[in-house]
Amino acid sequence: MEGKIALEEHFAMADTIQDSQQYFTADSWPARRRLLLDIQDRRLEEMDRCGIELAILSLNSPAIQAIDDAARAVDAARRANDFLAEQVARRPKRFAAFAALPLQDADAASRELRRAVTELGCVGALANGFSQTSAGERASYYDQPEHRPFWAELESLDVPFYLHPRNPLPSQQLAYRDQPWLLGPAWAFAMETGLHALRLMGSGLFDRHPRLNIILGHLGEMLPGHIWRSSHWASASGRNPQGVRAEKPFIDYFRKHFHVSTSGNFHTIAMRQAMDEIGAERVLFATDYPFEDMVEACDWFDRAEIGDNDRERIGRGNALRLFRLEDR
Ligand code: GRE
Ligand code: ZN
Repeated sequence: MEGKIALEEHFAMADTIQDSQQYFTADSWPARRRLLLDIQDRRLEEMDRCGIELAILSLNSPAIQAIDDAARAVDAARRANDFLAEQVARRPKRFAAFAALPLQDADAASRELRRAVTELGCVGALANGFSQTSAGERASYYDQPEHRPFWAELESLDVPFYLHPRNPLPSQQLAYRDQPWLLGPAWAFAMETGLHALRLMGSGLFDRHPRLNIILGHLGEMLPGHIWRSSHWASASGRNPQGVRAEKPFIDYFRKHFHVSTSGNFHTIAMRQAMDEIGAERVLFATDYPFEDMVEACDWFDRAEIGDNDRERIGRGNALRLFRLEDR
């Protein structure tokens, strides 16, 4: 399919590149490193080859979210967003940007979001899971009260928020310790990010802000297969002995406030499940390049057994609408 729009497409800067090395063997790292640092050369050639017209770029993970000093996080996010805006300006028809946000400091994150959207032209924001604070000891999840002003700002700017994975803190990795391959994309990313999404639902966030749009990658971080059960046990039905601070069944929030992308999950059964659960108009194409191979992602998507009408929506139309790209 020509004219695809891809929305989980990563790059790194000199001060964030090290975060990604742990996911690759010593042999394969130098090549991935080059791909992460490149925007205008090899990446664009591959996009041409694969029929990707526009890539919405975002920083690698965890990057800003792992900086435990708020002032440094604010400065690093600002530099990343300025850099990205320059890169997009060189080829505005081929690239767009998700803002990185220093959510260690909710007020600073709100200000940076506004600057990134209104002055730099970012089409949304992407955070790599919780933000670390107080020398890395504390994970600040975005359902927590300090983030309320941030969500109000996001809603008023009317741009989507991409909740991207990161690993749990070392203090939470006990169950992974003797089999560390479970960390990262093999399991922990989805567990951590699915948990964070459920935290947002359970906090009443979507009752307070009925116009928020959240995007999850990897075909929904396992939630399409689990949302019924979470909804069954945790919705505000009085069934859960711990109580839930949300007015509606979680499945309603999932269908109204979430979109999912195909990043790094090139499995047609999982895509169809997401389409069935939240609707084809809420599924969006993404590759997860350069953690994944762009050609593999596109070969799979272009041939996946879905109707061509759905392919057109998932590959392009839904993103045009969600990000209002035609006004750009
Ligand atoms: C990602 O950010 O999407 C990612 C990593 C590391 C490994 C795989 C992956 O950061 O998809
Ligand atoms: Zn990713």
